[in-house]
Amino acid sequence: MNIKSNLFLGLSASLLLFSCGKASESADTDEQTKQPNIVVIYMDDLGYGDMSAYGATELSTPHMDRLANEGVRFTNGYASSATCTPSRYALLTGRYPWRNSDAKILPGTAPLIIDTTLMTLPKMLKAQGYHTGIVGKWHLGLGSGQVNWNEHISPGPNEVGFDYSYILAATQDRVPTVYIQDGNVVGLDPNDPIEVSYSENFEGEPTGKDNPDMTTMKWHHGHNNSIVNGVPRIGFMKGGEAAKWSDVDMADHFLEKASAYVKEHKNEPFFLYYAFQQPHVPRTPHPRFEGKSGMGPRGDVILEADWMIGEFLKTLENEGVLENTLIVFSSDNGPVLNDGYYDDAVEKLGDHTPAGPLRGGKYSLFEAGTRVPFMVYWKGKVQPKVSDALVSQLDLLSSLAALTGSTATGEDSQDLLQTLLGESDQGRENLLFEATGRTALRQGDYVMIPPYKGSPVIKSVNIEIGNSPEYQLYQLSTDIGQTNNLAASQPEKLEAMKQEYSRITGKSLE
Ligand code: NG6
Ligand code: CA
Repeated sequence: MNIKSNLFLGLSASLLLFSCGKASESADTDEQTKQPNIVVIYMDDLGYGDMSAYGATELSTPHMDRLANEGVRFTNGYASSATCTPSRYALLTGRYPWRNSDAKILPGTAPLIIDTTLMTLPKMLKAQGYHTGIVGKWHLGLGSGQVNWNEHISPGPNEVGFDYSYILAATQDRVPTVYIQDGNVVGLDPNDPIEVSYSENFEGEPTGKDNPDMTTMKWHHGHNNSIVNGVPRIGFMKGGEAAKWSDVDMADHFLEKASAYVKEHKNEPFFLYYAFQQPHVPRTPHPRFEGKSGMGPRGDVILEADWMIGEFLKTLENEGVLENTLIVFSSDNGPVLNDGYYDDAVEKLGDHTPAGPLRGGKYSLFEAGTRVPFMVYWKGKVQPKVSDALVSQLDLLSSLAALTGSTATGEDSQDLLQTLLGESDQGRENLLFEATGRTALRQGDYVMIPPYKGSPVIKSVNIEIGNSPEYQLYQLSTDIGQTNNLAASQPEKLEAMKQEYSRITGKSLE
């Protein structure tokens, strides 16, 4: 009996796969003893409503949709946070980011925030015999402070479980604007060393603030320091001319690295964390995608990313590993239009709704901050399904451990393997959301947001972030847009959720 027919018989997938894992009996066939490859495709700022499979009508994303429509598509799948660094921390460690006070949007010079003794997704898989790689955005810090970019940079991805890393350090809008392979800046000329600072400019270097005529993309807020490729960035950088990336070629470049990784490791079980930079700012589509969406660069880079996914799937197919590769697709936080550059994202939006029916966006404790596209695709093994189960990216560590026969867990990671594979509808009972240092609780169908001081809207990005002097309580099944605050009308429910919040966070509420 092969794996497929077992699954069709409806047997427990995890038990089955466990028996096909390392501990399998020698009578098993080669096919059965092979661990599945695992790929995590992680978008940057892609919203719940940005894909056609999640309801977008103004954009067509056929390749992402393939993963959604031929896999398990979650309607209640969450990033742990409404910004990048904390979500990535949670994804890799299975630990709530609010447990680590350093897990907040990091400058490009920040030290590594993952304790190298902590269990991580790649470490766990490495112990199960996987070759592990990351291609794309990192944003979890590098080194232990005062990085010298001209020497080997460590600790970084390779010290928390990745055998291979090809990354951009922080974000596309932050310096240093160079690729780093296994701790070394790619293409660096030793006679032109790189210097980076987030506090002051280097003498004689132009900036977006003082030299706007040298920019081809205009800054709206922030983003007025060093200019690279005409784009003013966050942070100051000097030198490293030959090593600087080309923004318009970045997506092709990462695709090339991701595909090469698959080709090189197709004969061993591999884990690839393919972390896209789209549609985060600066949105710099390759010229062949320019104008394709009619929605300006934000739409264009979503189409570009979708195309990249199609090409990447082709590589898996051509190399003969698609059927033995489990793919998880998600995004690190919700959508934002103007995130610091004038790039027509607002002006050309038309009828597109990046957050779908959800309230808020990136930076928000409302649903659009953390509820994101979340799919599990495994050709021939996972049956197409739409699942309403509550799942978090936190759960990947423990669930994929169960899949591959490991007993490793993450502190806040639940084994939801059956649910991720579409075999069960049982999700989490509760989940804490984090947004710019604030937290809210989802329990069952309800969300409770404690009172937070500060403006309810971040004006520069025009997003409601969930601050209110009052408690907020919403029932999502009847009010997905979070317009009807039930805190006053359901005091018992509110009280129960306050207690649950305190139990999980250790923080008491007034
Ligand atoms: C913010 C940046 C924003 C983006 C974000 C990180 C400003 C004014 N805004 O501080 O443009 O870079 O950080 O985004 O600088 S994330 O998706 O990586 O969390
Ligand atoms: Ca992000």
